[in-house]
Amino acid sequence: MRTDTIAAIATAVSDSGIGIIRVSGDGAIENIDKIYRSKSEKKRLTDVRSHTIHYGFIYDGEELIDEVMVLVMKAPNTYTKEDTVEIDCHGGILVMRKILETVIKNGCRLAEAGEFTKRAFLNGRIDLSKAEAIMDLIHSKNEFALKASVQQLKGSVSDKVKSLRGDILYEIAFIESALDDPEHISLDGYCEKLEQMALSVKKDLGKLIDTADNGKLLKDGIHTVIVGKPNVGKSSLLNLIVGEEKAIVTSVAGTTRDALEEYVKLNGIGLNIIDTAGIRDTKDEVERIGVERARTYANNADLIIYVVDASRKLDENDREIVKLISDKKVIVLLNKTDLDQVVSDSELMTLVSEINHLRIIKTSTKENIGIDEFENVIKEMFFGGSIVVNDEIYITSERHKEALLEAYESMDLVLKSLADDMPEDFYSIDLMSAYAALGRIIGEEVGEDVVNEIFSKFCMGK
Ligand SMILES: Nc1nc2c(ncn2[C@@H]2O[C@H](COP(=O)(O)OP(=O)(O)OP(=O)(O)O)[C@@H](O)[C@H]2O)c(=O)[nH]1
Ligand SMILES: [Mg+2]
Repeated sequence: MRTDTIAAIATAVSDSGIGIIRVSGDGAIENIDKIYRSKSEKKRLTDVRSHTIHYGFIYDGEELIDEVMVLVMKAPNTYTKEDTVEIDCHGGILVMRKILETVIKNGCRLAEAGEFTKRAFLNGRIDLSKAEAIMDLIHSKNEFALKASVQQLKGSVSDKVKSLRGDILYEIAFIESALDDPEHISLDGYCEKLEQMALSVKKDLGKLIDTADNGKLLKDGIHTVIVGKPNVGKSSLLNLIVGEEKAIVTSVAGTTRDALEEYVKLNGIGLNIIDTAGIRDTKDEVERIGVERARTYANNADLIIYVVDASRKLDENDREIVKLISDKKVIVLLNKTDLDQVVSDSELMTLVSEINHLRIIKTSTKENIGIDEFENVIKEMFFGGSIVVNDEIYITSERHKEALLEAYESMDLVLKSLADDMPEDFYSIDLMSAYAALGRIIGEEVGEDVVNEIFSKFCMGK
C-alpha cells in the first residue's frame, strides 16, 4: 500500500541562514523531481543514488522560487524509514512558505505536528519511549534533561523494560506449557523459582520508580513558590537568585500584585520560581486577586519558600500562611537579619511547628547572607544532597512512571498468590498484566489515542 507523502518546514519559521523543507513518503522523490531543476536541467532526482545532495532550483511552473540543495534519501535508511527528501533553501519565511506551497501543490500534503516521528514509530524504527525522548531532547531546558533524554533515546529505558518483559514472558510461557502438558512439564518446586524471579523484577521496578520523582524534578525544574506577608523581601529574594532586577522592590507593602515567574539554575538544579503578592487581608481589589493567585500557586508547588521578616512581629497573616503550606516542603527564610531581630527563634519555631518538611535559614537579601546555604538546602531536600547524573537510568515521564507502578502492583499480586498457594493460572493473569503495563512504555499495547496524544505535542516538521 502506498503511503501518502507528507511535507513540512522542519526549521524554525523565522528569518535564518537556511530553511529546510522535509518531505517523506512513497511519492517524495517523484513529487520533488517535478519542481526541481538542476543547472543543466538534465538531472532527474528519480535517477540519483540514495543519500546524495544535489544543487539546483525550485520552480513553481515557470516561476523560479529559490536556489537550493536537495538531499535525496531512499527508504529504509531514513528517519521515517520512508523515501525522504529535504530541500535546503534560503531561510526566509516567505521563501520557505512558497516552497512548501509548491511542494503541496505537487502531490504532498501538510504533515501534522510530530508526524515524521510518528511514522518512524509506526514503521518500527523507534519505539515509543525513544520517540518521547526525541521530544524531550528538543524541549530540554537544562543539561540533566538533555542527558536523560539522550540516554533514553539510546535505549536505556527501552532496553531495561524489554529485559524485564523478557523475564516475565518466560515465566508466562512456562506456566502455560506446563498447564497444557502436565505429563511432561512439572510445576513441582516451581513456586520458589517464580518467587525469586518476581522479587527480583519487583526490586528492579521499584528502583526505576524511585528515580521518577527526581527525574521529573531535574527535567522540568522544581516548582518553587515564594510566599510571605507583604514587604518581607520576597521580590528582593527573587531578584537576588535570578541575578537581575526582574521584580519591582519598594518599601511599600503590597508592591507585588501579579505573580512573576522565572527559571533559574542553582548548582545544576532548575527552579521554576514564582514571586507572589504578599498574603494579607486586603480591601484593595487588585491586591486581593494577587493574594488569591498566591494561594493557588502555593497549592501546586513542589517547594515553598516562606519568607519571614525578622524585624517585625509575627501576626495572624503568618499563621494563615503556615496553615496554607503545612503539608508542603518548605524552606523558611528568616529575612532582614541585618536589622534588629524582633522575632525570636522560639516564636518562629512555635509558628512553623505544624510544617512537616521544614528547613529554616537566616538570611538578609539586602546583604546577600544565607543564599549559599539556601542553595545547598534545596539540594539536600530534594536529592539527598547529591545528584548523580551518570549512567543511571532516570524515569522522566509521568506516563512511564504510571506503567511501572502498575507493573509493580501486578508483581506484588503474583507474590501474594504464591504466598496464598493459589492455583497457577492466577500467577499468569498478573504476570500478563505486568507484561502489558511495561509494553505500554515502549508503545506495544497502547491505543491509537495515546499515540496521537503523544505525537501531537511535537513541533511541526519533526
Ligand atoms: N534591611 C533589609 N531590608 C530588606 C531586606 N530584603 C528586602 N528589604 C527591603 O524590604 C522592602 C520590601 O522588599 P520587597 O522585596 O519588595 O518585599 P516583598 O515581600 O516582595 O513585598 P510585597 O511585594 O509588597 O509583598 C524593600 O524596601 C527592600 O529593600 C533585607 O534583607 N534587609
Ligand atoms: Mg514583592
